[in-house]
Amino acid sequence: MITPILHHYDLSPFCEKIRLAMGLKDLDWISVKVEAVPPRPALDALTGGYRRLPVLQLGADIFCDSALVFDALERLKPTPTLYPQGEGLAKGLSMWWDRATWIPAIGVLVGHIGEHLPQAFLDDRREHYLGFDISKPAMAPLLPAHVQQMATMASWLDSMLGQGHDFLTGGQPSAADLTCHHSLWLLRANAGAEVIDAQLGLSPRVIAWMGRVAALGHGRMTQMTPDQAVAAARDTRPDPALLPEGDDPSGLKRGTEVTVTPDDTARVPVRGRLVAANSQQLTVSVSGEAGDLHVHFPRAGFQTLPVAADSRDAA
Ligand SMILES: N[C@@H](CCC(=O)N[C@@H](CS)C(=O)NCC(=O)O)C(=O)O
Repeated sequence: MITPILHHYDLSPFCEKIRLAMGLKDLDWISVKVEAVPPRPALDALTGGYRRLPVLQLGADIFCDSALVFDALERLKPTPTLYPQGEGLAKGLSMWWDRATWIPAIGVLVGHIGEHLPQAFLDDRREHYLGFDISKPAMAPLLPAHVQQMATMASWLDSMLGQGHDFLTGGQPSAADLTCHHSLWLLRANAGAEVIDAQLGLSPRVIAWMGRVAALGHGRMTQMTPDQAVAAARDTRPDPALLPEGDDPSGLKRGTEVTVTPDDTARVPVRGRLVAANSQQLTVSVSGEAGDLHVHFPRAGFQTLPVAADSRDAA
């Protein structure tokens, strides 16, 4: 089995869910630590410019977005599965949690440790994620609203756990557990578990579940530098067996020059030639310093447009 390479940084909740997936699947993996704020030239060479983390590398195949990284790990090592109740429930819950809790979690975090966060980090996240500088005094009245949102959504986790199982969707951990754990993990790790548990009113059931998810661990990792990861991609070729089967539901033809852009945050387009697509996954070819690569994206949460039709490109 090829050893997966994970590009990630410590503070990132989206990366933490993938580190936990390595633990759930008991995998050996290679860790490439990246800066929390760009520039990251080696990562850009691998992704064609997609800037968010996590990114998983299997040789010259690059998987963007934690949802697709889950799928790539599932294909690499099917058991234990990330989808014990099927993909729909785990993916739907994950997308809800990622999108609904991201801003309130950052809000609560900044309320606790904002003065310790570097200005470069706050400036970058204002521009690419939040649209406002959450550390500015003018935003202070919003902080209670962020606590309110997090508390509400955490109480829904309690309700799921109240069905009598150890995990959100049943007796086995799923991708949904690893995802819904992440914002609470971020807050508890940085502001202190007792402080966050009290502020958000986390129930004993949710706290015990957090412990069960954390106990999955992170698998076994060794380190590699970003430049070594680029060299590893250059030394090999993309694996055709990793391409999605079927057709693009919107009728995009293979060979079309397209842009692929996140529809929520950090909307930096990746430009490449469409190699394959179906309703779940899309692959573009990108060539450059790291050789000829296949860069893979999930369909949910990304917009793919022919270059000629992408008005952002012409602007
Ligand atoms: N939908 C994406 C979201 C990832 C995301 O927002 N990552 C952020 C925060 S952890 C990030 O990489 N920020 C760094 C950057 O944009 O440079 C996923 O699930 O992977």
